[in-house]
Amino acid sequence: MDEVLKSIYKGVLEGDLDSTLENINNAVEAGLSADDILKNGLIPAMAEVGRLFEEGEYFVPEMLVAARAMKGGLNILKPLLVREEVEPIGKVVIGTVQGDLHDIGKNLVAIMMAGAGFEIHDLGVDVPADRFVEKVQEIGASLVAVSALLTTTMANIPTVIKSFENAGLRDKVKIMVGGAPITDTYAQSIHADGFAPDASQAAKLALKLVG
Ligand code: B1M
Repeated sequence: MDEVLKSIYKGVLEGDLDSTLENINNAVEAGLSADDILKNGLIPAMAEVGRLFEEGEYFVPEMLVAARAMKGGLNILKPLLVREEVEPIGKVVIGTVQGDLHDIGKNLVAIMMAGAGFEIHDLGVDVPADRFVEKVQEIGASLVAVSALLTTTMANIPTVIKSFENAGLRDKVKIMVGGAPITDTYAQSIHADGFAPDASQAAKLALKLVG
């Protein structure tokens, strides 16, 4: 691994925001692509944070500072991943399901979808099912993207789908789902329109569903 990528990895693992930002800026200046920095620096670091948490070596505070460093890094990379489009392909309402506070993966999905030309309406985290419906009604979105990172909160996704059915909107929107515990089989079982395992495939799926 490139030295600068190792430093970015270490910065996130240690929750060191300043060094992470400095090293990402250095990497960009040295000509590394945003994709390379993401896939070979930031994302593996978060995976290792998760492993250390599982092993009982990291606790919530360590996860929080690592997340802060990763989010700072994503802010630098965002303009490099998003290309400006004059006419958006479609409107997407995205959010993390109710009860769930994880937003890094969801933010990355939003960035990649924006990069693919979609207009993104991000509802943030811990989003009640009805809020997704209200936003779709308000802006006329054709795609809803729901993220869940916990095995407990993935069970709230069917409630989102049910809310669209109750509002008579289920055939007007496509609903795609994703997040670490979600599988294609699960997505099919809850009658979602699609599942993507990562952010770049999420953008491709969005294009396939409504592009
Ligand atoms: Co949490 N956490 N966390 N956490 N956390 C996990 C998810 C966990 C797997 C860690 C572990 O045990 N190894 C575990 C879940 C276990 C389970 O349910 N099976 C866990 C736990 C237990 C918890 C708490 C319960 C801990 C506690 O309080 N005791 C608590 C719950 C809080 C809550 O939500 N109610 C909690 C809290 C937190 C923090 C707040 C400290 C922090 C989040 C900060 C933030 O997001 N702003 C945090 C973090 C950082 C993690 C880990 C370490 C990293 C998550 C992350 O950002 N990954 C995570 C361990 C892990 O994932 N290995 C963990 C990087 C990100 C780029 O990947 O989010 O997977 P990911 O997104 C990917 C794909 O999943 C996909 O694309 C993304 C990019 O390629 N994707 C989609 C995501 N959404 C998508 C939507 C799509 C398509 C694809 O379409 C719509």
